[in-house]
Amino acid sequence: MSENSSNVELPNPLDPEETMSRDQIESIQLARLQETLAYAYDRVPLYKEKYDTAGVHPSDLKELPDLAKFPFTEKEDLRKTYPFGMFAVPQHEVARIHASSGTTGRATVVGYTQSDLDDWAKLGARCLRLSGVKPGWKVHNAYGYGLFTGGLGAHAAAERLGTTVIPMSGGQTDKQITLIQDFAPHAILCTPTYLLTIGDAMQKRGIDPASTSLKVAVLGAEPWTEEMRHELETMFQIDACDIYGLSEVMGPGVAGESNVTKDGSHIWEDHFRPEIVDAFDETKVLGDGEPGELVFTSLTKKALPIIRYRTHDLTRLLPGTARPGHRRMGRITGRSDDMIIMRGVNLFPSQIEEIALRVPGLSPHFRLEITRPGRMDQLAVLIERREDCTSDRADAAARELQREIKIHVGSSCEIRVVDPGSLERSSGKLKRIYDLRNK
Ligand code: DLL
Repeated sequence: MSENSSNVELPNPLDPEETMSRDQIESIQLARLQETLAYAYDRVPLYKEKYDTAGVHPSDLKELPDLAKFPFTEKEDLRKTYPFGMFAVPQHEVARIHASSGTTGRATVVGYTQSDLDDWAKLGARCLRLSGVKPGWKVHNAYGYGLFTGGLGAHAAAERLGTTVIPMSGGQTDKQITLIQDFAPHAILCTPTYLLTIGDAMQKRGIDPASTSLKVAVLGAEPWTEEMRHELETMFQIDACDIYGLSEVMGPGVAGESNVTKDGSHIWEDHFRPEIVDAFDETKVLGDGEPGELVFTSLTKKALPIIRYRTHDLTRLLPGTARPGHRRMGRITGRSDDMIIMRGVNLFPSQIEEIALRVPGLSPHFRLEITRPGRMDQLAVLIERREDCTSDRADAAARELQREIKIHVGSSCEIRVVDPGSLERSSGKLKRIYDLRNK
């Protein structure tokens, strides 16, 4: 293989839909919504039953805001109809199945026709291109392969863009490092916390992460903050961009971020209609800019049309910038089911990440433990000090972190600064919260 093949500028045209105006997109959305509602109603008994019970019919959707008349779909609906009860096509038309891990309850199963897989690859490729990944580049894919949508979803996206894909999958960090050094990829795809694990392990082996060939990282599958972006960009000397998605709606590639504007992920609104609803009263659909829970309706999916799916992800919708016709989503501040309520104060791990990374001497490696020693819940933040932080400085850093959390979040918590390398490392989606109340 010629060494300089990646220097050749290959054609990298945008999809025509990427440059559509807001009006054009909304008129596509209306037509596709009408089609999708009728399609789901005719083919999926659960939708028919729900809509009949609610007294609504697909023909009631005359304009986009009418969508609010239709009932929501919940993860529970997929569980109730496990495994294939919400599929809208016969099994022989399903080209692939994925499933979410199902840490709480049954796994949720999702399916794709060949045309769904084509759309998925196309939208994933749009995300990678928007993040600065170029055709002809080598792309190291460290999202997990298998039932999780991350590995195969990102793989198809990178192939569709015209890159050389290295299908490494997650885990085996030493091997990841060897391959990054030997194959010299230009881009890496993984979770933000796993990139941190890789960087950390490189430093332990005496390799400076900034010295690798990597230029771009496309990171998602878990919440992360601007502070984490800064940490990773400094560590690796790369552009770190967000990619968002969820299995029930498609997988990675529902939304992606520009490496130029770095201002949140653009949702591909020719394929998905997003809404934000009040997190405490889902009957209220909120306007752009207002924070709430993200809800999605698929506009083109055939195997598993999904209507008003409650993601439980908390964010807000913002006007498009790099792709003006498509709205952006703000950073996901957390999931409503990941919210810790500590004596009446709501708290998300991403708030701790944001604050901790601003305190000199503290690392991004932390976990939250909730206990109930007496009658009151207690929160402890276990956080590693950085290598160059002495234990005296660590004590001062702990006090600062405690003070900052009290000021910005309003909770009192115990801070335990631990030695570098003592907390479990991520190999994919990192678990931050340990609820030890019933242990
Ligand atoms: O995590 C799909 C994915 C894979 C996205 C690889 C990006 C990259 P699920 O396992 O179904 O699918 O988990 C979906 O993960 O509802 C969010 O809570 C969270 N999530 C995904 N992307 C982001 C992101 C994949 N960029 C759930 N920022 C979602 C914050 C994210 N949270």
